[in-house]
Amino acid sequence: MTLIKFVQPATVALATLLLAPTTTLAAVFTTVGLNAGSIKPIVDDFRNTLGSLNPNVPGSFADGRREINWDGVPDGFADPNNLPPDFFNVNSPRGAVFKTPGTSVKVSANVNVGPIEFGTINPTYSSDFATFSAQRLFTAIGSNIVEVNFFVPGSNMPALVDGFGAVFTDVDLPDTTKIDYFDIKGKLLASEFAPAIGGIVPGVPADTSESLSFVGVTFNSAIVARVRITNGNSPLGPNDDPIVSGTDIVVMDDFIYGEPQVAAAVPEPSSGLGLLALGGFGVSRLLKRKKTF
Ligand SMILES: [Ca+2]
Ligand SMILES: [Ca+2]
Repeated sequence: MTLIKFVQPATVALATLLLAPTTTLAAVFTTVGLNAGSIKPIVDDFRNTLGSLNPNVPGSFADGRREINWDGVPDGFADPNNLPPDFFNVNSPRGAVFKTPGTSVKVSANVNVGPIEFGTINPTYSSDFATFSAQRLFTAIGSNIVEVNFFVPGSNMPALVDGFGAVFTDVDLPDTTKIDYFDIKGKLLASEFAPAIGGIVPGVPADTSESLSFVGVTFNSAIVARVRITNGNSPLGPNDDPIVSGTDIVVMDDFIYGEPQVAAAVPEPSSGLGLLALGGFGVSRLLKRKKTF
């Protein structure tokens, strides 16, 4: 096996990848930019690697991917209201159920409904965050951690995916915002940090609002039962202030993941929120493990 690193022109690549020795990780995709167009090429590369977009219907397709962009959530399930944690397995079957050690999960309000981009929680947030897909964003409330457990869409059968990625907005600090990937027994498969733009890219200040970051990992087979997403280093509430107080507030936009496939007769996944993970950091990086045949 040969490890090959692909770096976009005019970007900086800093990466560490810590993996279990037996992982079947195939590729890591990360990028960061100041607008949606700047990260879209890597996001699309990740999408294409997973396969075509499947419709939001129950059951599993043989291949392809699912996506959640939050934008079609009705106002009644958006800020200031909470999102039912199983909305994307029941109301719109996509096989994703959320869990947080906080109090709830929430999507942001649309224009003319309420302050956008979680301005209900702190009025400064509307100018801190940006969307990859307009208009809604996603966050946990009362915690900066949210888990995604996968199911055969529309059912309570645990499922496995062969990749998961998420878009984040306003990642200011490196080594903070990350995705941990677990198999159905709760074993950590991979841990990857979302790149920060501030203070790393030359000429970009350390506190740069409305940036967009992406991190996604693909595997050689459907082995991921759960991901744990850590957003910045604080629940929503305080001002985003990465320089003075070190508070980095981060929320999420699009989730992109492989088609959930039914898990074989194996034990239920553990909640595993106490597991800690290690990882690396990077800016605009595409790291691939070359396959040998
Ligand atoms: Ca969106
Ligand atoms: Ca931030």
